[in-house]
Amino acid sequence: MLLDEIVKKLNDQVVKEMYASNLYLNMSSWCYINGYDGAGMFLFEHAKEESSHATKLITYLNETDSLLVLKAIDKPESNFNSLLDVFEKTYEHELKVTKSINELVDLAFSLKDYSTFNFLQWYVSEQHEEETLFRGIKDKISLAGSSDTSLYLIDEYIKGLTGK
Ligand code: OFO
Repeated sequence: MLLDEIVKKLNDQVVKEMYASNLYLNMSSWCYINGYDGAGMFLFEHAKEESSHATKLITYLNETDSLLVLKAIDKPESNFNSLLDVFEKTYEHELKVTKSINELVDLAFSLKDYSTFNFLQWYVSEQHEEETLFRGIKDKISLAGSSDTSLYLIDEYIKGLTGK
């Protein structure tokens, strides 16, 4: 049985993961429309991952007999200035998610909820991976510059990250 405070924060995190999924779907669409099909594919796949982060939390709530009470999900941004802008924003977004996960970990530890603390370690590792991934892409886009040829090559590189 989880404490109400923990259940509330886990519920909030579900909504944040769903928001991330929707944000990445909007970004994916913007990329496809602007000719960056590789980035579009990558972000589409990543949106599915974010959705799975939400369902993993929901499974944990179910396993602990805790009620899921979904709230409205904010409307994510849908217009971007450039491919660099998209990936700067993914990175900023991942930093926010890391902060939110860290706050949850702190709370679980301070309330001696070691089951939730242990469950959240998966998210701690995931955020480390995602920050590294998105920072890498953002830095490569910056290095490559904004000529059509570099952007084409960068888009191919991002497509390669999907393994497709
Ligand atoms: Fe990309 O973050 Fe979920 O957890």
